[in-house]
Amino acid sequence: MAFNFKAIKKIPLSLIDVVLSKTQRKTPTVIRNKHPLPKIRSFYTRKVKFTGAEYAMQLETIINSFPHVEDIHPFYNDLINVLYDKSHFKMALGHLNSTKKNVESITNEYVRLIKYGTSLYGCKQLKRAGLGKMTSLVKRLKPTLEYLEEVRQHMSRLPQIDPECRTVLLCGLPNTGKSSFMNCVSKAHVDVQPYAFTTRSLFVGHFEYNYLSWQIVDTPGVLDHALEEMNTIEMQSVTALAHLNSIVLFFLDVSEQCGYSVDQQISLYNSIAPLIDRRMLIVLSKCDLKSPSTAKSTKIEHLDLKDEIKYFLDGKQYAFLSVFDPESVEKVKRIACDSHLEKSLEIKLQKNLEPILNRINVHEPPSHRPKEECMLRSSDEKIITERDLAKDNLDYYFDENKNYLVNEDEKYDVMPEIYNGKNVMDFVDVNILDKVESMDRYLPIRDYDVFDDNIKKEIDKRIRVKQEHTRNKLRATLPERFKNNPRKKYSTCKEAEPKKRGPKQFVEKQKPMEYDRKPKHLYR
Ligand SMILES: Nc1nc2c(ncn2[C@@H]2O[C@H](COP(=O)(O)OP(=O)(O)OP(=O)(O)O)[C@@H](O)[C@H]2O)c(=O)[nH]1
Ligand SMILES: [Mg+2]
Repeated sequence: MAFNFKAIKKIPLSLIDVVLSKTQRKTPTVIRNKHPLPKIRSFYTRKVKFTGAEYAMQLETIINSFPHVEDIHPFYNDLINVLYDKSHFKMALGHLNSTKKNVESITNEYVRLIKYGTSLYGCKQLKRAGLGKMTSLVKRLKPTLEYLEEVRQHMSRLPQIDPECRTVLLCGLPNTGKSSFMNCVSKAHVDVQPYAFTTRSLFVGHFEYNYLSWQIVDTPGVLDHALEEMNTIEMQSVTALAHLNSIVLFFLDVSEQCGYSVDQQISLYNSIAPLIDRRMLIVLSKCDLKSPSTAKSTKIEHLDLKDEIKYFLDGKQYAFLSVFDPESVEKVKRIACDSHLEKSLEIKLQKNLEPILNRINVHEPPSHRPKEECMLRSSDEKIITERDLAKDNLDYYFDENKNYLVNEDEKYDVMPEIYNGKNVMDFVDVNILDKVESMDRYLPIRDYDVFDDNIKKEIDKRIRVKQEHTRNKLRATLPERFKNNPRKKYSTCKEAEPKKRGPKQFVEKQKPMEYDRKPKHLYR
């Protein structure tokens, strides 16, 4: 939905009076010389802080109430640019923002200074200086605030055009009967006068067709000249033409009563039509004036048109109109709305199909494989492989490497025999374990033990004695206190007996010694 321009709050032009009187009302007013210094300081600090915060809040409210030009619909963005000059508008808001920041920094600075105030007089002077600085900054905002207030008032009168709604847009040279048609079709009441540029801004009206709500936008007349030469009034029409998703009704006054010849009107059409990528309907207006007799008989379709108009209309969508003939008004409305609905349906279908078509992928079998091969074979049909061919025919060379599932350049690499100290073939042969087992069966059982058990025991005993001897030698080098602390002899120590677990014996805990907790000075 479009930005609600009517909701912008009124700008307080007497901002200084508002803030200073509020400070007076909302902060304490009495302080005496006899009061302690911290109290005096906090009294003035509070005043400075309050004023600064109030100025900042007021400025922030004004800034936020206006639309962010970059965030709103491009139609309103351009309209603001045409009507109020976007850069000027942005600069005004920027001025408010910079003043707000300056006010905040002044507040901080003077709050810091008041902390070091040595007397009531000193603190008061600091407060006066702080408030004075802030106020003179805000005083400089007066022209900016006045400009913004003007903009606000103008914005609140802007028509509530919804850029997303179904729209019928009227355009053409001035005085061609646009506003008259709009008054007939909708409930809007736009000024109609027999002179050019009666309509000076955009107007919007609403009507219902085919159980749908439509908006109709009347634009000021446009003259056929370069874009740079167009004034603000004409530029509004151009903005609407550029951004509103609508069916465009180009009004061509066939009676030439508007003050412009048919040639001039055709020339205007030719200059704007290439810029508009939407459907256009040419409305041949004021047909009753061209041939009054036909208007009464409601057969304005049989109007005799000039050859140049006939040539111009060739291949284009057009309709006849006389505001005094309700049938022709209804017909123009019907053709315009139907055409717009048709166009939007086309776009919708395109939009809906595009994301789906992107995802659909029709897969075809690779072309190098003949189709017959892909078909199912009967079970008894034997497949002759390359290996079979090699078996039968000794001249046939069966290249196994070509079927390896490795990179193309690695297929013919020579395989190493030993890798990481292991025979690669040990890992290649699947039945290697079975083969090893079958070998073991035929090998004689080899025993490498040459000593019998008695000799082995004797050797173990001697080793243990030698170890004990070495340990004792080492112990002799230790300091005296470690010598009496004999280590457990692992070889000779008894096996640790498992702890006997009986019922737990109740051991009375000794009470901690009570001592006097009184502080020592009480004894003095
Ligand atoms: N006879 C006749 N007069 C018409 C018709 N349509 C509009 N007029 C007259 O043409 C004059 C201009 O009409 P407007 O509707 O103000 O034309 P406009 O295009 O809105 O003009 P601008 O707002 O100046 O751009 C008025 O005097 C209307 O009465 C029509 O169909 N027949
Ligand atoms: Mg008008």
